[in-house]
Amino acid sequence: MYVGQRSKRKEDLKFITGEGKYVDDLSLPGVQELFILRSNVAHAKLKKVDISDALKYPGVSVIITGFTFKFENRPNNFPMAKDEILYAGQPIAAVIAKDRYVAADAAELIQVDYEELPTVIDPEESLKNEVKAIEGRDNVGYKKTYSAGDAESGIKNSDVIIEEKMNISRVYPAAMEPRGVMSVFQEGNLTVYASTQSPHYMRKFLLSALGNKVGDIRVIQADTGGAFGSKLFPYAEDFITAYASIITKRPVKWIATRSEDMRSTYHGRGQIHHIKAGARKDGSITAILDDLILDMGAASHSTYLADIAATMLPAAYKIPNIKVNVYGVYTNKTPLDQYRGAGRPEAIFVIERIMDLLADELKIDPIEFRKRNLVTSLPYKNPLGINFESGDFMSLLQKAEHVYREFERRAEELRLKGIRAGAGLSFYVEENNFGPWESASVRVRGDGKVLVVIGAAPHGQGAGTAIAQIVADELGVPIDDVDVIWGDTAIIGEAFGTYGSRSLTLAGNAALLAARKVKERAKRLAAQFLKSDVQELEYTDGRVVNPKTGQYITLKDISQKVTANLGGAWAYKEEPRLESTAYFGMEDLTHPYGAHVALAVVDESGKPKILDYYAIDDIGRVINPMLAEGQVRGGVAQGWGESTLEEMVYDENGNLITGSLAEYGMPTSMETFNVKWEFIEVGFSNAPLPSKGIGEGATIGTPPAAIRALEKAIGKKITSMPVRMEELC
Ligand code: MCN
Repeated sequence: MYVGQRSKRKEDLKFITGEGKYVDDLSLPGVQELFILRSNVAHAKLKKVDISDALKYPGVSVIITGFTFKFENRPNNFPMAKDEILYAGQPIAAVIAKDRYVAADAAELIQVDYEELPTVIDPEESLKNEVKAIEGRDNVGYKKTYSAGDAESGIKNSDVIIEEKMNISRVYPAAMEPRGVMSVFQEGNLTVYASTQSPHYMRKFLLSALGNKVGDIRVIQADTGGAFGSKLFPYAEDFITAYASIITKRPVKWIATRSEDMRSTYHGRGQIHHIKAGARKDGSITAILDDLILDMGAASHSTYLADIAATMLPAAYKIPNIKVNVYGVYTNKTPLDQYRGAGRPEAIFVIERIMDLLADELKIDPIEFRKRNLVTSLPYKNPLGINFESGDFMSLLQKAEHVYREFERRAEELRLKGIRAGAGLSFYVEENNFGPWESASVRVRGDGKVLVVIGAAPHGQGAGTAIAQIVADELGVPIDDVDVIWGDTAIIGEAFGTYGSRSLTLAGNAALLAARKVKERAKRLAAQFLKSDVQELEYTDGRVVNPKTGQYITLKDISQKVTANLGGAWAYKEEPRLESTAYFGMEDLTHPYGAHVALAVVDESGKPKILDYYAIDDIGRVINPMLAEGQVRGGVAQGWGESTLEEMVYDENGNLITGSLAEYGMPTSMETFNVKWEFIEVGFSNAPLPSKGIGEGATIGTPPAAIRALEKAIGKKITSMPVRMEELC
């Protein structure tokens, strides 16, 4: 059995030997490069873009502006400035030239005539609607209330009430590889090589904008150096590059520089929660009231993040009365969208802060307080309609509690020595396997080797290895004989991609079902070759056996018989097909859960450090504990970054102050730490292989545990993240 084993990643050899091929490694004869001229002001009336001098610059072939190329990359998005500039960094013109340096030089000759308008940067200012982020529009682009019970009277009937503003800063989804794309127009068709999480989704969007200009569009995912949610939806540059290739009939490439990526890749998080929460003396929560302000930036496609945050806010606890008022506001900033966790880290940060602060208020131990309010019987529908299908929250919390008590004891010892130390625990419920479905094909080739094509588009997670484990087990073949490939709209019909911690469960189960169909095909073919009745045959350990006669034929032999004898006739009454495709979707999303425990210290300068860290998860069946653990380790590093370092800061005019990695703090190996990870397998999904996702869990569990540990270390309440060093002094 491979499932459950720590199989080494099949993907790694090419990367560790420098053989990976990212978009910028790809080239074709005649390729031209594209430079985007971006706005340096955050809000302005755009009067004229004069490209005449730039066009004369030697080596320039074409210049595209918002006046000449109109498209909608997302509903209500504003991809290229036309009449109004909405944020610093918004594309104004695209120069296509023989290389990126010539294009950049020529762009300097473009004359942009604009009249500056007042900006609104702070989302709370935006809510007042005094300065408009977009002329003629209400700043509140989205408004919704989620409610169950009667939160107002619940608060009134509380013995203790806390009232806090919790700010979750905007962050930059810092993939190692900035975004990039190369489009090739040939014989009426377009091939797009992209750094993306979903080639199929990109094809769909590009076709809707450019379908009348091309025969077909094929999207190929180049090796993608991380994405963290930010490369799921197509961007203005993808459309512009594709269009540039069509009109010049030549390959065109665009690669973002790091600082360009930081200004133009959708930012993540950006939520403010004004909460009121109450509890009774006996430690039962009475109500939560939350005004959630989503800082949408200059587009409104991020509203679903507030919906997720609102509906997941009750998390693992029985909250009888809850009301969340959501306000999605426009600001003159880079548009917001998903970043690893997408709405759930925000919800869990807020609820777990509420749990700790209410416990403090009541002078009850925080774990005891959690236990008194924990959902203890699953399945359970939360008050806002989310169905938690399976699991045992209490026993996982108890396991984490043992570690917490130990960390607390160590923190106490350190405090006695005068060191500022603290321990923190968070309990989280996650929502993943966002659908609707995923596809996979399993093909047995003439040499008995198995090729699996999945619709998911992994880019660092290692799903190719885990899915090879699943198929190898199902077909009873060695894992080395199974290759998993993905990332090309021409090699698999319809698909979605990798996001929402779904690839293992949805694509993995699709591959499992396809492999089962292949076993049926193998039996039907074996019946012909063994001259048996198909009902008599069994598929076991990579061969088809007739238990009555003891006769058998291996999968490899079947594949060879199917493909041999060039020129001969096919003398059998069975289609010679040893491949199948399956699609798999589930009725509902899945809800794994876990707990994180941190032991932290803070020195006199305010520098925080984690001394010990523990995480435990229940994600149903764990396919490859090493891969899952890798996801947890990476997620913890990102969660720690978000808790203590990462913050996209704008000045009041809308200039991004943290616009390069010199200013934007990211955890390096100096700030990260070891993580002990465990799992239990209790809460299964109802998929044939009953897994749930782990790709985002740790970004959700980490911040509240880390922040609590720091709060205990400094003895001062912390309600926002990142917590800056000056606050920790
Ligand atoms: N796994 C497992 N058993 C399970 C579930 C998962 O062994 N029950 C393993 C899988 O085999 C896979 C990994 O854990 O290798 C994650 O699987 P899954 O939870 O299905 O998540 P996805 O593969 O769909 O990954 C998406 C998720 C998301 S949404 C973001 S954002 C994210 C993340 O993964 N971005 C990443 N992890 C990332 N890791 C890297 N290196 N780079 C990114 O951009």
